Amino acid sequence: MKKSLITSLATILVLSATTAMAQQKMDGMKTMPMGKPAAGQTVHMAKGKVTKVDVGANIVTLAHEPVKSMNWPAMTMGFLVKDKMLFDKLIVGNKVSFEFVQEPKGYVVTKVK
Ligand SMILES: [Cu+2]
Repeated sequence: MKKSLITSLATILVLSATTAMAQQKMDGMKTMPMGKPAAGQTVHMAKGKVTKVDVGANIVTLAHEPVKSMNWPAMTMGFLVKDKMLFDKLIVGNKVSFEFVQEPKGYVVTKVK
């Protein structure tokens, strides 16, 4: 009786360890550097409303509030979206808080909340 209980406990421990490892793998995937700011890049934060989405062209148009770090007034403009996962949150009509970086090709959205 006691022995089988210990065996079950050991099985549970092994199972939870495996689950934890699988979880770590998942977390690692989330932090893959895909459309994320590179080291040393200035990240700008802004709020805005999604007015247009072009998934094929990787562009989202945002009517954003003033961005102090860029010295920008409120305006509507297009941003590049390299990480397609971000389109899950970039839905026309949605009000979002987002982060972006300046790149040679344009402004790239790196995070959407
Ligand atoms: Cu702008």
